[in-house]
Amino acid sequence: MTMSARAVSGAAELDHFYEAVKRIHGRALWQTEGTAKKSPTVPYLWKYRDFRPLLIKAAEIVPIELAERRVLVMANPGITSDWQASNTLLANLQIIKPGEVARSHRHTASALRLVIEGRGAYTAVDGEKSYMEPGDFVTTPNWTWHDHGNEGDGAMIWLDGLDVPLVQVLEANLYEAYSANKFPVTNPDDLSLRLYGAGSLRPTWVKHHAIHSPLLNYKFAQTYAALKAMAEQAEGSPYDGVSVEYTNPLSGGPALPTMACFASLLRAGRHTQAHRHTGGTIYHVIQGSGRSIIGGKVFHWNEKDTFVVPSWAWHEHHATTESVLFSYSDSAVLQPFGLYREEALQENGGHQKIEGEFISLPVPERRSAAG
Ligand code: 1HN
Repeated sequence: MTMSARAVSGAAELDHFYEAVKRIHGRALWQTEGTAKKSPTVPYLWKYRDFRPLLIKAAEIVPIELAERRVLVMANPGITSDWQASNTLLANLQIIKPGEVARSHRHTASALRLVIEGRGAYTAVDGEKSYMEPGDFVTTPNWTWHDHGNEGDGAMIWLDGLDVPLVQVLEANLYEAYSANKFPVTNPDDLSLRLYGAGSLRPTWVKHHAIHSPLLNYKFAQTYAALKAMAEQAEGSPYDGVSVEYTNPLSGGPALPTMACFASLLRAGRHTQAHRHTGGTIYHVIQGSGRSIIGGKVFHWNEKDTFVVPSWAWHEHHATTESVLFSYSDSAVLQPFGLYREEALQENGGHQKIEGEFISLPVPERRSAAG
């Protein structure tokens, strides 16, 4: 309660008034947290070397039928729900063993995969199998039937990115299981790659009316070759290095309607300038090593690690060896509604003052059943 409010009427009268408002399920706006509420997402880094042994263990002890998807989520310690990497996004690691099928389902949330290790597994989307190799960026557009299968001879691991928390806030999170393990395959393997994977060539006879990209797999070999060719001739962005967006080849817009996805090549030894923008971003290190300074703290990363830069957090990168970062962000949702804002750091030569090193937070003790 503000002093001025007390000054115009007695405290007892005001308290009585607030109680009356509460009884009708109202709140006085000036008494609520309202717009002053702080964002809960904290910058965080998940080391692949910590997760990998537990993924292998999960593959040993958790049958695929039990889990539907054998996934370990990377949970942001700032967020009270125990499964999201940022306010709007999930970042998960999924493992599938040879011969397994992760059964078909569909949901209104969109998903993406960034392949980390293994070969021979596919994602089937609406009847088309797309075989996945390390570094490939694979889309599972919203409300498409999808199952995964591993036809190779080793386990396969990939990063899953989903917009589930966003879709949940919008109360639009619908889910349906398919009646069988596999959705029938009706298209040749990798058809979308043949039709739309050649960049600026559009097949004239194919009609694609959906809002999402018709391309299911953006092959790493092609992305890396493009980045290297650009890096030979162009400086790139002062903030993100030589950075490309994976686009919908028909519209030029984001690969998925809710998630903008990028690949960025950072040159060895180069330090980018700090900036901040709305749009929380998940980064995954496809290759290389280095560090990022996020909100004044230093985060050291290596190949296959994943980290989150919350919305409006200052960040800059310093690659030790040439590095390729994959990233996805909810900025695709912000852009069309005028909510995307970006700012470069002016002071200190465009670099943050370093306040310390990132230390992973201890996991809070769960109370025992007796306590
Ligand atoms: C999902 O459908 C997959 O299809 C992975 O691989 C992770 C997390 C939450 C909700 C749906 C998949 C998921 C998911």
